[in-house]
Amino acid sequence: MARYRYPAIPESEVTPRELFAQRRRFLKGTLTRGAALGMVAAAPGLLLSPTSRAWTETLSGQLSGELPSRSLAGEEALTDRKDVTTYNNFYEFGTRKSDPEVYAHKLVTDPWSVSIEGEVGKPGSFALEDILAGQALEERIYRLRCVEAWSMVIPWIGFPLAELLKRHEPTSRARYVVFESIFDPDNLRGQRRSIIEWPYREGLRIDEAMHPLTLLAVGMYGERMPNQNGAPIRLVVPWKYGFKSIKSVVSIRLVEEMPTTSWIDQNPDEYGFYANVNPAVDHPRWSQARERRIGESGRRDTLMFNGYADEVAELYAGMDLNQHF
Ligand SMILES: Nc1nc2c(c(=O)[nH]1)N[C@H]1C(S)=C(S)[C@@H](COP(=O)(O)O)O[C@H]1N2
Ligand SMILES: [Mo]
Repeated sequence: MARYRYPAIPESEVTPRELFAQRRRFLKGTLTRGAALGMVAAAPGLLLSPTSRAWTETLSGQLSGELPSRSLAGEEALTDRKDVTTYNNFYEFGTRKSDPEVYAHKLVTDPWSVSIEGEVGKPGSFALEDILAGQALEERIYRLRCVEAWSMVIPWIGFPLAELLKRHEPTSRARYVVFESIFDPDNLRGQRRSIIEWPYREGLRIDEAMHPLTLLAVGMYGERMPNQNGAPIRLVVPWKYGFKSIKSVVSIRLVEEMPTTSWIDQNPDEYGFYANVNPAVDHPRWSQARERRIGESGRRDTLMFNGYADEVAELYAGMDLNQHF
């Protein structure tokens, strides 16, 4: 049987790795992205309906301009884009790492809206293009560390979650943020089985959600987000285990009480609310002290808060991280 492979963007249209690396060097020299990116950004639009073309154009308009780019993973090499789009955790498509790439074309991202509800002065449901309008996108290179002890280094494109939350005016009672992914069992084959309690739900404390490192990502590797990586909009919280970085978000709710999450409901002994990357606190079934960087042989030491301790350690001052894992 022929396997359908997402992305619908043929590999031939995707910026080759060398070109991408070269472009990054240009960017460091403050030049604009130029022809190489213009070429790839134009291609996906052809495959899309008018609505998604509108937001894709918003996105590619920004992408083809001067996109501020920052590496928050030091000089570590980027993980090969091929690995990042073929080795995924996205249980809505099944539990195998290869499932998302095979089945993610079933994810309907057009039209897409996100509701912002609960303890906010300005609640509502907003089309993705309205959310993107007025947000300055940036490229940030972050490590992603899975609880399964592998990691990747990914150039995400997005904007701080704080920017969106501020626009909707959190009330003084907003102490936590609850996120929900799309629920569509007709198209998401994994949701026809009770792998976890659907829809996928995650949560952050409000100060974590407002932290400048917390990103809503709409693209990676200079292009819009591939379906298997959580199109059209996903969270990226670089100092936490990957499962906190919820994909294909449709709802953001500000609440007063600490929420539960799909993973806590599934197994409270293995998954805590905080899920901060911490080499000193093991998963009950395996060590978290070391990790396998995808694309490398051997293992490397896992860094406290995934290497972002300088930025985020103060959020947890005085907390017992063995208890609040
Ligand atoms: N909706 C949803 N979001 C999700 C998941 C999922 O199964 N469903 N898996 C999480 C896990 S465990 C990881 S490690 C990351 C993987 O992101 P990536 O596939 O883009 O690398 O997505 C997270 N977000
Ligand atoms: Mo993960």
